[in-house]
Amino acid sequence: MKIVYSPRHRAHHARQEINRGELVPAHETPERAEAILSALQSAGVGLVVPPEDFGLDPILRVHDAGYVSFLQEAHVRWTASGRSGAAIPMAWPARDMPRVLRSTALDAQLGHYSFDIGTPITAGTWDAALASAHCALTAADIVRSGEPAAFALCRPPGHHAGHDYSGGYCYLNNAAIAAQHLRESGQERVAILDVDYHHGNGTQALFYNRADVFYASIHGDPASEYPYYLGHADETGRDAGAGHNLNLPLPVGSGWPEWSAALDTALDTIAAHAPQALIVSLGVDTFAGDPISKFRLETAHFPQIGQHLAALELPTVFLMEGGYAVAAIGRNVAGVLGGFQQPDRQ
Ligand code: SP5
Ligand code: ZN
Repeated sequence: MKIVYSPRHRAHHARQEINRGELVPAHETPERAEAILSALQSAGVGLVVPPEDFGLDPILRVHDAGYVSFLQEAHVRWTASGRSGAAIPMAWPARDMPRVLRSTALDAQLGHYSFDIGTPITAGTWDAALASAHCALTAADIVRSGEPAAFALCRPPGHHAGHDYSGGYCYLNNAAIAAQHLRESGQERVAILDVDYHHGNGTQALFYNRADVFYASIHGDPASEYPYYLGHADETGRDAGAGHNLNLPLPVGSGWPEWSAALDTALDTIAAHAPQALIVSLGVDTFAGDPISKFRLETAHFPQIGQHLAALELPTVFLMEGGYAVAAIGRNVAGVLGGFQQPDRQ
């Protein structure tokens, strides 16, 4: 399958993030994408192609225009106010404060347009995030044109980003942008399966009241795991979207038996919704060696994920989300895509 990749991801490079109250080396690094690219090329997964330029229109079908403008300007404003390094928020409105943005102060806007402290905006964040979304759109078009599957090597990732907020290393929601693009180019029903360790709160929120995009996610139980505030099993959709959201939270420490049982449940439910296309939010932070996650999948399990997905026999757009064990990330992603392409030979 084709691999859509842009070197523009490298422009987004935060050196540090705040985690557990300390400034630590960032987990979401350019090396992640380079490791994936080189593993996919070594494994002969397919041709590497650049993204097409879709401009801003398909992004503004998902994200708030004020948020998009803010992302474009935030780091310039940060630097212009005499600050160094990456722009990081430090204040957010509490429940009894208005959520309407009334301040033009940079720190007010940084809090308004984010939900965590761990998603720094650097000089190149906007360029990289836009290229990442264009990779997703290009992969969607490749599949729409008749190829059975494509892989968008998105970086930065997207599934935590909502209509008007960043978070969880995510700025633009690549999976949602691709899903909306498929909807507007004639696919009546689209399913998104999110296999990243973390719940894709942004993707869920964007489609929560819609019946045309089904969202299913297998993830660490938000009772103890990031993003904490969304991803519980009783969130099943609202209004027209009732019954069109499936959360399968699993306890910390879950391994292949529990995880693959949840995958079968997700795939059965997706099949019952009879979508015309599948988008896979592919995080490999389910790996036992992941530094920030707590599932126990081994490298040998990733081809089996690909095999299970292939059994759906749907046009499939794979998009990269998380995965922070850089030494293993390439072989784990190559495993999923290889298993999908050669389901009987793995
Ligand atoms: C796309 C994606 O995978 N985003 C994940 C964002 C997670 N950010 C917060 C992680 C908090 C983890 N704390 C455990 C640290 C162990 N050293
Ligand atoms: Zn993740």
